[in-house]
Amino acid sequence: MVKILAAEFVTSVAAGGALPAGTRAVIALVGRSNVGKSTLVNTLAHRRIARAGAKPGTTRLLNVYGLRASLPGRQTVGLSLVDLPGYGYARGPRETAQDFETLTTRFFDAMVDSSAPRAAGRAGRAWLAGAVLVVDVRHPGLAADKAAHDWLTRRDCPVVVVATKGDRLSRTACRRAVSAHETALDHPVIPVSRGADGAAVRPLWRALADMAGGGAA
Ligand SMILES: Nc1nc2c(ncn2[C@@H]2O[C@H](COP(=O)(O)OP(=O)(O)O)[C@@H](O)[C@H]2O)c(=O)[nH]1
Ligand SMILES: [Mg+2]
Repeated sequence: MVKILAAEFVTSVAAGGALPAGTRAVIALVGRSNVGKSTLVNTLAHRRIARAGAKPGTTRLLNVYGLRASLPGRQTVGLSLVDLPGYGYARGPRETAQDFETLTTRFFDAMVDSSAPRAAGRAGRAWLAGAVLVVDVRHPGLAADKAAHDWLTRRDCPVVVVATKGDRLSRTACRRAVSAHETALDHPVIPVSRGADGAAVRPLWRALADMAGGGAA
């Protein structure tokens, strides 16, 4: 079982702003507004630390969450999830791609410098471990999601793709939709729905631990 040792909202920062001291492995949460990013934070935390269902498109602040968990057969993993403003709220694909770029580029430019990220981590500074691209399982192949995936991949950012809202589909339809996403993005997709229990979030926690460097114990 995944055991959550600590889970808290840390702070909100502006897109180019400094992350709080003590931030180490950072994993960015990206995805369309309303796709379920805040909900996913709560599902991973096994409790409500993020405000879900907030009116989209009203804030340009990044919310930072700190989580520590113990996974079977691994060292304790500690990471910061940074919830980026969602892209693509009620607009066409061209604007959504641009939106994504301005908001996200500022964050990534502030995070990534020429030094090796892991060396930054060892020196006690924040480093970008990767990104979780959050997609709605019911909508495979959206141009905005594809653009976001391409953008992250082009920047050599390790990506985990998570499909939310599988509980809105039958089991079979969900499985089919997950493979449609995998085909569209040419990337594995982990389904995690709101309120998923310990066993259902374990694959995602493992993937996050791999990113953050929490290797075998
Ligand atoms: N049924 C269902 N609803 C979800 C799921 N994830 C998110 N939602 C709902 O979708 C809405 C937007 O979620 P939120 O986490 O605020 O999205 P965000 O804008 O990406 O942070 C809220 O009403 C959530 O309750 C899910 O897995 N299943
Ligand atoms: Mg949110």
